[in-house]
Amino acid sequence: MVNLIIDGVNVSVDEGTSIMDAAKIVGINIPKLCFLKDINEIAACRVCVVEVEGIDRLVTSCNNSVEEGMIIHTDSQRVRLDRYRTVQMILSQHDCKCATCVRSGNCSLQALSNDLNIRDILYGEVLERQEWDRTFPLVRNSTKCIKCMRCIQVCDKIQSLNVWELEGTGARSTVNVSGSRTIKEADCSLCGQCITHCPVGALVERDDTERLWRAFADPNKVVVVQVAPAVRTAWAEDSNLGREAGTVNKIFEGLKKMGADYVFDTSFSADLTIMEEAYEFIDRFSNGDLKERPMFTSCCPGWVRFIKSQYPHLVKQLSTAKSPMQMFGSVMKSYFAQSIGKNPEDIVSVAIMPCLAKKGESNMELFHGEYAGHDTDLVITTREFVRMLRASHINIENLVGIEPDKLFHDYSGAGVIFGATGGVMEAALRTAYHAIMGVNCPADAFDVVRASSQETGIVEANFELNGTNLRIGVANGLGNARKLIDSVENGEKHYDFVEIMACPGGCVGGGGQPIHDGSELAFERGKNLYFIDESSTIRYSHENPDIKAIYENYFTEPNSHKAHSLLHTDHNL
Ligand code: HC0
Ligand code: SF4
Repeated sequence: MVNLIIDGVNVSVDEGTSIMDAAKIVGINIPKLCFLKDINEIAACRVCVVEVEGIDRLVTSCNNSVEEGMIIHTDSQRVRLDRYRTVQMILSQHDCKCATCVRSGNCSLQALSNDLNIRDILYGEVLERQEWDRTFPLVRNSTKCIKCMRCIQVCDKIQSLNVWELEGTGARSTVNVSGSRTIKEADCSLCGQCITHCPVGALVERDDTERLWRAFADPNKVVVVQVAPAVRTAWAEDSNLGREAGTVNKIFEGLKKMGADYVFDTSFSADLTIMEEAYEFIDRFSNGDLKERPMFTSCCPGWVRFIKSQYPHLVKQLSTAKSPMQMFGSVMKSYFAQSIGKNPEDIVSVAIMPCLAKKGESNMELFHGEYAGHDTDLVITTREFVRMLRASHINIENLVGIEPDKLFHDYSGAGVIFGATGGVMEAALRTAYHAIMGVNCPADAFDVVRASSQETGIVEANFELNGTNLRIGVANGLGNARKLIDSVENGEKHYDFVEIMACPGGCVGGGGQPIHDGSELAFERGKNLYFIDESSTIRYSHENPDIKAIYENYFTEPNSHKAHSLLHTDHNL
């Protein structure tokens, strides 16, 4: 143990503890801007300085360890003045138009500047303007970048993609897309983790809310909105409702108040994906060439972008099933349009998603057959949805919740857990078991594929199914995906079926979810989805009455010709 004194308080901590962590133990929160535990501990911002008796210069507390006998002051006049000037300097290089910034009220720089009572900026404003293609789903506002390096580190250490780098030196140093590429040329997976880890408004999603307002206002359009599983776990986090009272039914009600004609739950089409994917897997597993294993899930577009750029030779091993979002769009413009007597062109298919990559996925021309266009016309992130609610002055505390519309009303707990890492695998195994054994497994028979914390990046399991050993792999976060694939490529590991979600924790930790600087909420949100599953009366995708009906009335059976033309895709397109 190391003994020291912080602001007059004696404290004993383990050797190697940072000064910042030691201060936290005695209830002192040293201010910081760039720090991210285990990811960015480089003291780029110098806001976390403290005074250590006997040392002339101020010491950054995030990356310096305690030493025996240290006497530390975290709030001396010298420290306060230094921090004050540092933040003023940062502000002079930051576009401080807070009134028009999406991070206003949720910006660490704004909060810090207020806490330090900074009333003016003594240094002349120097803003760095970089060109950016604003049609891309990820938008970088260079004039707001404070060069904290978090985006660089998250992309590098967690997602293993190195999209960002620091260019230039000294005062001229700035963050930009690495290798002098444009963002379109970079191998960006669009996971959006750089956005959720940005302390300010330098990285944001492309705002598509105006397009949705226009669709709502157009009397000639039928606006059909689906809501992804993970959105319900987070949309109300910043309100008085909180996570538990913020049900999906209240989201439906809010959408109808804003102008949606029909509202549905993506969990329905997650059930549809399971039907197609589980049967495809059984087919590949029983007939497939061993070299073609594992089969990979394909519902996460961040992961699909990743495999296409990093491991193109493995693209053929992706399931051909479209993602639930795209399947829903597809049935909205075919079966649903027919049933309400409309042409597919009259339908605007909208998805509320926790995800940025879904904006990219919706742009893809994947629609087959007689119904031209995109499966999904418009993707709105959870954050954009919350902004729309605020713009429409809906008091969400008055919402009571409404049911989704008929035809695709029902969904199973298996569909809901898609939003958490391991959920797609667990749902698929429940249905594959039934298809092979003719009876249901206990609903929680495959719960070992769930990850309980950030530390669980890869889960492996073996199951005996009808005398055959089934080898399963599940990874969340693209760095973990890379590790898993490399272990398969070098012959260390063998799997039959692998689920990969690009974001840590799965979609609950998606790049379009509300931002809480410094806290990782994905696994808390995931628990919420498992709770909904446990409380559901239907827990198997194949038991969803509306799924049974759509096969009876339209697709006949999983992987039928019609199902193939509407619900599957060619990832090489
Ligand atoms: Fe997901 Fe999905 S689970 S990718 O994270 O499969 O975004 O929530 O909507 O499509 O269902 C996101 C979440 C979805 C899809 C579903 C899958
Ligand atoms: Fe999007 Fe979910 Fe994939 Fe993240 S894990 S990129 S939120 S689909």
